[in-house]
Amino acid sequence: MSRILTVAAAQLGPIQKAETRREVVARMVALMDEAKAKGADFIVYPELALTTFFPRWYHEDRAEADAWFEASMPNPEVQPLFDRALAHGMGMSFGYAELTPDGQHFNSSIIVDKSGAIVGKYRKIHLPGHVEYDPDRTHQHLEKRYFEPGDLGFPVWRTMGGLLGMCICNDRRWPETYRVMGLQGVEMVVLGFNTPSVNSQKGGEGLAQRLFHHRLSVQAGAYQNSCWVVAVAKAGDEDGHHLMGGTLIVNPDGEIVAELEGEADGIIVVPCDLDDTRFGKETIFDFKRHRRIEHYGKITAQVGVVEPE
Ligand code: CDT
Repeated sequence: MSRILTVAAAQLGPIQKAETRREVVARMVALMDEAKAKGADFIVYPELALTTFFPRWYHEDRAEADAWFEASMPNPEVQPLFDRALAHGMGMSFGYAELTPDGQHFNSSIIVDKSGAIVGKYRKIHLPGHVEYDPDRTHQHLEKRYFEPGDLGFPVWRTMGGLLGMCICNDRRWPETYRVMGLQGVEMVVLGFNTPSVNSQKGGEGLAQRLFHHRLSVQAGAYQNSCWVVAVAKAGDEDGHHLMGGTLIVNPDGEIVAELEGEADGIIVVPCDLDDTRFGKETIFDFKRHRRIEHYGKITAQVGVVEPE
């Protein structure tokens, strides 16, 4: 048996502060055309794909940051992407800053199916960074200032012939993210990321170690839940701030099957057999037979560490 979903992981190179959404959407459409030519059914773009990674910029007045948010989806600036996806008969997923009608702010992503319908929405749960300007950091990471933690959990949707879920950037480092979706049978997790190539609080931690932690996290998540993981970067130098690449696709054995070189706009396309998830789900990670939830209570009963007496 095989159930192939041919996926394009579509990395975006840097987006400068001055770039418009229209310019970015034109780049995304070009990647979509390339993906279609290579046989993709489904294209995945990064976190906050429509703008620069604005949480690095401090606005004392938070309302000023609303310019980076989308008050509706789709909207006229993004419509060309939806139109092209429908014309190609392709599904897609991308991240954007969401401003809800009642004024809530989320770091969100969506899955759009081949008919152009938004079938899934996810709002980032693990928000990294800080609320106030921090003079001790080499750069700011103000996600906690501009976004609320997501309120939709980690859903999994039946779409495009499989069971698909989403998470966003920092979520990929947390085993709970994958396990909650794993418990819904997820076959493919798609995620976008904007990861600075240096640690703002640890000078010695550079690109190689950041890439190692990224691969370690997504490979573990894929293996331990026997699912595909598609992880897509926004990369390169945005107004003097460098984001790492590392766009890759991991199979349900936890192996990287494709990884994009470089930090520019580009794609990797992989035919992913969703039935490859079966073996792991029915053997070593058959949750129903092997999980011991009577010993996992602390995972939901407490947040921080409680050391023994
Ligand atoms: N966008 C995002 O979540 N980036 C974080 C950076 C962490 S450092 C504050 C990441 O986990 O890659």
